[in-house]
Amino acid sequence: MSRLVVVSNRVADPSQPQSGGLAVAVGDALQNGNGIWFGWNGEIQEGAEKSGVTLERSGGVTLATQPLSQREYDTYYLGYANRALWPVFHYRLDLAEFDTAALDGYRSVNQRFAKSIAALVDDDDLIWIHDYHLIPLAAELRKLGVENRIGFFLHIPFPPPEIVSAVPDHVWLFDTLHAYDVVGFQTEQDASNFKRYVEQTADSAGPVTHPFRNGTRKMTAHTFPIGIDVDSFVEMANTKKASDRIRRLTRGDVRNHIIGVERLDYSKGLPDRFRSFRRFLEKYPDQRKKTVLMQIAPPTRGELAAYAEIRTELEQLSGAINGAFGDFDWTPVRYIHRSVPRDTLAALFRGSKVGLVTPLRDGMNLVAKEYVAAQDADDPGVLILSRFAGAAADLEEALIVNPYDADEVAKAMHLAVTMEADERIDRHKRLLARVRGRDISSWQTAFLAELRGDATAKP
Ligand code: GDG
Repeated sequence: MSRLVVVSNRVADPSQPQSGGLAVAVGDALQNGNGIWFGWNGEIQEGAEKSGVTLERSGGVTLATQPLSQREYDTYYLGYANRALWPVFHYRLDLAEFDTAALDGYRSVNQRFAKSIAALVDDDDLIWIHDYHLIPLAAELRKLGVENRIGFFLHIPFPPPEIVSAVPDHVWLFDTLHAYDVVGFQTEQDASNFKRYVEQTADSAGPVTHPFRNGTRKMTAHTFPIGIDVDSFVEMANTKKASDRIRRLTRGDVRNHIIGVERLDYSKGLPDRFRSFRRFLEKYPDQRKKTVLMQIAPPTRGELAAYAEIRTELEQLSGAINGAFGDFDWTPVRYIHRSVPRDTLAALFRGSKVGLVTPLRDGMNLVAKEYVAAQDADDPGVLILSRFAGAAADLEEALIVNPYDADEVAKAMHLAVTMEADERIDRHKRLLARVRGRDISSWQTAFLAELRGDATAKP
């Protein structure tokens, strides 16, 4: 029987809570199959370049992992994936750093992973590779003679060609995508940016047609908007433990709990969000003592300067807001720079009148969907969503905002905390139908159907 071999930079233990979108989504997707999940085990070891693959079973999945050496971590992971590709793909050329040693490290880790995977797969296995760390992996596998069907899913945005072409060696990098059978994007905008990139860089004189052809190979590019495991979130938000937590959260004079949850990443727009909240407190003084913004922002990629800077900026902003507006019985911003358990998140979402999801750029954004799933349908909260999140293409009944515009976001916060129950219920009902309509299993089913070449199952 053919197996599913999922490959991502980092393999996460599916039995443990995760705070990254990919880990959450892939962990959920692998639960119902005889799958293998290959990738880095999160450890840095001397001599890792020569290490073998460790296999272990966890939560119904076989984990196949390898460590990275310090040099690989510095070049492949920090240097190329996160100092060059992540900022560029999030439209932040100002933060991108390019360095040929980093690119060399990126290539060599992809080559090493390819050798390990080639030794692991059977002929009829489907291989599904995830995200920007591993773009050239299929090309390396093909060089080793692997002829399996191989798919790639990009979890982050694909920006317009004018931006991605700032990456040195971009032609090499994106040419390697032609080694895949299927390339998946989160939104139509991403897929169309990619098609435009292919057209602009093609050396053929005639028009570029889809499926894309490269020699004898054929590659299709489609959108597969990612979703969540809705029922498990609904369940987590409805336990007795969740109700107790909500009761503790909502006792006292504060009526309007606004919640934000994301890894502390500059793409998530946290400083702009804090400034918008400050604007809200300035413009609507009657809401002051009734409202609290709780921001949960677990640390991520702390070794990179851009991440250390944003941490300092947020600490200053939250301190300044609390200093200027707070009182002995009211702290306007509760900022938690730690990861919290997933079931606590579900309870906090349910207990909060407003879900504030205002990234400056985001592939999809699962938090927006989790917030909707966690609500009480009879008395739901309101989702405020950035128009620059992939999720905004679908979640039309949210209050869609421009996260750079503090006045607009402040106004949306006011509208959200004063919205009548009928309107909240109506918006939530439609949003929940959308979140259910594109959940984790339809994402996985649609992608794998396309990868198998079963043409009937596009979403
Ligand atoms: C990438 C793309 C795309 C967050 N803090 C905690 C915690 N989380 C969980 C959330 C959610 C996940 O992590 C974050 O997912 P997002 O989608 O919001 O964002 P990224 O991590 O940037 O994910 C993104 C995604 O991949 C999937 O394709 O949507 O656009 O950037 O599930 O709830 N979980 C726990 N504690 C925390 O403190 N337990």
